[in-house]
Amino acid sequence: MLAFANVKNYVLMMSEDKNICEGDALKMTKISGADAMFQVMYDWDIDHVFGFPGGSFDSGMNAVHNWKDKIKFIEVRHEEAGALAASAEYKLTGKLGVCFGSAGPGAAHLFNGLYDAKFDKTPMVAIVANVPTSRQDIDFFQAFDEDKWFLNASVWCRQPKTADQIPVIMDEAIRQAYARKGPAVVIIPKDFGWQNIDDNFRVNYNAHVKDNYPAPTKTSVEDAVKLLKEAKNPVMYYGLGAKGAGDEIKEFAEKFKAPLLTSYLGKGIVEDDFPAYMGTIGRIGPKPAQEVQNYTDLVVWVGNNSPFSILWFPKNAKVIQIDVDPAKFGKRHKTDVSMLADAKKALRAIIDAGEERRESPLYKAAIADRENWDAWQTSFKDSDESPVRPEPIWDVINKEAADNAVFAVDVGNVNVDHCRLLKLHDDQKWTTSGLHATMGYGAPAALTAATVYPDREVWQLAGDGGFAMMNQELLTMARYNMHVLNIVFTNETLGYIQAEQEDESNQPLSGVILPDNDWAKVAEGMNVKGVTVRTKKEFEAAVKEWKKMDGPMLIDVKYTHEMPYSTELNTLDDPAFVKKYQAEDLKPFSYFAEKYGLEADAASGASQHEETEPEPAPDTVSGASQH
Ligand SMILES: Cc1ncc(C[n+]2csc(CCOP(=O)(O)OP(=O)(O)O)c2C)c(N)n1
Ligand SMILES: [Mg+2]
Repeated sequence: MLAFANVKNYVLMMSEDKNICEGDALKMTKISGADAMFQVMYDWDIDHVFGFPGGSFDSGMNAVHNWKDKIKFIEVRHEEAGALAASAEYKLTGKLGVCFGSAGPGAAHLFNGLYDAKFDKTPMVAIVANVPTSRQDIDFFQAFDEDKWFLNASVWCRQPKTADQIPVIMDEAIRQAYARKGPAVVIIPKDFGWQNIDDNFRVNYNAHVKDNYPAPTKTSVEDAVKLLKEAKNPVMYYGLGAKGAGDEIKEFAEKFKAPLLTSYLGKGIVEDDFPAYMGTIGRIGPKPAQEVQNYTDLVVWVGNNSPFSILWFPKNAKVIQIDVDPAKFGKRHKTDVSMLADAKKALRAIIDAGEERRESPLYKAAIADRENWDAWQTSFKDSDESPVRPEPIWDVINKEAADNAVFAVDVGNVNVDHCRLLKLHDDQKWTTSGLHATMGYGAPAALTAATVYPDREVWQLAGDGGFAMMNQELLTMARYNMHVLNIVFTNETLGYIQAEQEDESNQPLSGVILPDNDWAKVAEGMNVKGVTVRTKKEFEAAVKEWKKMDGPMLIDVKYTHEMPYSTELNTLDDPAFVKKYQAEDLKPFSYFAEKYGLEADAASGASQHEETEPEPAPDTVSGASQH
């Protein structure tokens, strides 16, 4: 305990910012450290928390009980689920999520969610219990050096020095998470949580400001407009940093006739049906995006830090880069104009200052290439191949999902199908584990979506491998009667890795084949309605049933074992490749390039990629497939 004089000094110190009078120290009511932490959360407008109890967190569970009318406790079945759920929260809503775990194993289970948040620049707070201070550092039960371990997994990590510090540290954690765009960790020793402290801390919530990034400088706009005017075949390449700038992106594409390319996390910023949208570049994306990037001479690079982008675009293409982080300029490609500015403001300034352009050869070829690709994908939508192909299933999802549905997407080939086949529109939202790309993200993210958007449809989309990692969260969905539709794509393989082993590293299949499993039965065992489907018709009927009912359901789709079209190989001049993917109606990009007079040298930079591609050795450097 602090000596009284210290308490007084502390209160005086706080009073400068917190409107606390010196006299208040004398008549201060008491509150437990754990309750004070919940008071801070409540003051920050946090109305739910994901977690799982343990003896080291008894004081926290006592506070959970005390605050149950104000802060809902969602008891997950695995701490990792809680951490991933907290990470998913900011991604979906822009407001940070909170999770907790007890000391030792409960703490260790949080790491995956913390790294997910750290990689995807996602504010969240994890409360981690610790053994009592007197038991730390002496080889005690369930004790590890949490402060050291969580330092790397977070953007800010502190264990209060005294119990009195708990509310200040909690408040600071929330501030730091928002400011540093990542997970903050607060470590609470068991004794501190129980200790009574003065109830003298209140959050200055109203002082919190939303991000407000600068407008671009006049010179940078002039330089950008000049490059845009000189370019032959400009494109835009944007990522998550362009979120909220969808209208400007579309206006830009229309005025300057720029095909739109994205990183995966950029999907949905502009609706998928926008004609100039070519999709995500790379292994998971559609064919047009992968092809178009090869032919540009100017990239307008907006809020995009995809690590794989070092592999794309001609090396001699010029780049206008728009970002709010100075560390990003020129990081993935040589940059000619750096615009340290808000994406929306920068694009608006360029649109207003620039002259309208005529359609470039690349623009015409891109639009035609996309139409050809769309028609090819659509041609399978009523296929009765067995096991069922992706197109019929995703056709139903597109038709049945509400205009404000939320999609919680796991990791694997589901990203490929989601990226290529889901037509996002209106107020639909989606989330996945982006740069950390952890399997098992779908179920926890669905918990979050159902919690923060109780009136929306929540669709979890997961492969059989990914779902197996977090399937226990069906119990949580059942317990809180969440209206989640869990779709498991059972292809009896870790498909994404199978595809890599087959067409990238050319090795024998190793460790990827999964046994078939009756997921519907598993769901039923967890009090969730379970249905197995094998055809489009059965799938449609099951989806319609869920839409009418309350609570969760699981549909086990016995899915094709074939791997998706390889946009990386994309060798349409090879009859075996064409046959494998039934791609007789697909045209190579060169067909459209020639048709619209795209100069052959437009792709000159593309050939420079070949130097770095050792053949036929496995691709161990690009990492493009490590999703
Ligand atoms: C936790 C974790 N372990 C391993 C990986 C590597 N990995 C990425 S995708 C994938 C396969 C996913 O299989 P499944 O969920 O069945 O989906 P499919 O690709 O078959 O559709 C694996 C093993 C990962 N991303 N995350
Ligand atoms: Mg699978």
